[in-house]
Amino acid sequence: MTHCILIGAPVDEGQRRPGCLMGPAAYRTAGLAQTLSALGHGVEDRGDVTPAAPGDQTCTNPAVHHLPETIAWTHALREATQAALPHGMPIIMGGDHSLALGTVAGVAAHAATQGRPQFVIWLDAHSDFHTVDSTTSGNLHGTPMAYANGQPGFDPFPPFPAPIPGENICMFGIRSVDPAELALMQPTDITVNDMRVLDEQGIVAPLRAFLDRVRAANGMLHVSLDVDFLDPAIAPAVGTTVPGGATFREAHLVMELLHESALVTSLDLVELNPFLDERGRTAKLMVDLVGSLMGRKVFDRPTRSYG
Ligand code: NNH
Ligand code: MN
Ligand code: MN
Ligand code: MN
Repeated sequence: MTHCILIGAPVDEGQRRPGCLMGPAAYRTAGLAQTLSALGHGVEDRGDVTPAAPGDQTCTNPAVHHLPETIAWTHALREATQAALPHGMPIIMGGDHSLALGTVAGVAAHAATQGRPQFVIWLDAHSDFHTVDSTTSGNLHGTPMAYANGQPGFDPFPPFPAPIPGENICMFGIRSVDPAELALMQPTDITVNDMRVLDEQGIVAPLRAFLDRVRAANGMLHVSLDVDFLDPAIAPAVGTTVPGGATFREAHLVMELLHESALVTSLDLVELNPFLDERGRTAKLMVDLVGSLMGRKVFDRPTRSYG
């Protein structure tokens, strides 16, 4: 059984639709802790992280907003995530996706102390591969993957502790990439399983292929789940809906396969905006997906043996 460490990250500054700051409260209300306990896991809720007062950092891109606030969150969440890892599995309850600037830095720093490679699975409609320089929306929730990959263009931020090579990054559900992100991402070794790949091959084969690589490398595996990975018809509570997302069963299947792999060491739940929800259905779906990731199943069946 796993010791789950819940960390609230009420980050709202990485985009422009107020409401993600209510995310941690919505996950608690939807019974995340109870769901985990019922599956036999230990649960510790460390409450919500409070960032230090923002500094006076600036950048040359006039579109960017809330830069000092985001840098303050990055420091605080890197610290909270890294501090949790020796004790269990951090589950970060967001908050918009800019929180991953900090959480992925925290997991990468921890993995480096263990001498183990860090891997990331990015479940999202978007690639979030802008830099502070390249973003045209100025919304820093569109940048964490480029930061984690060690791309230049993050001067005002602390240097990323142990940049994650592209071959250790795998994205699923992608269906909205800005031209500047595409140009930055194209030369990398990142595996981009866009919706076209999922339509043609299904989610099982590409996911298993990546998980086999994580296992072979004795890697640590961070999963970052953006609500907009899901189709808006089943998950309306997000500011940036994109049609054509993962279905209910595709999403659960990803989680079930991740559970079966026993490789996941940390998890972000991001972009839930409870102000846009319909009677809590998106919050409840996200909690149910965590349930599948942590072992809920209808039948016990022999798990597929890996290598
Ligand atoms: N690429 C767009 C931008 O940078 C959208 C990013 N929005 C997200 N990312 N929700 O997951 O503004
Ligand atoms: Mn503000
Ligand atoms: Mn995202
Ligand atoms: Mn997204």
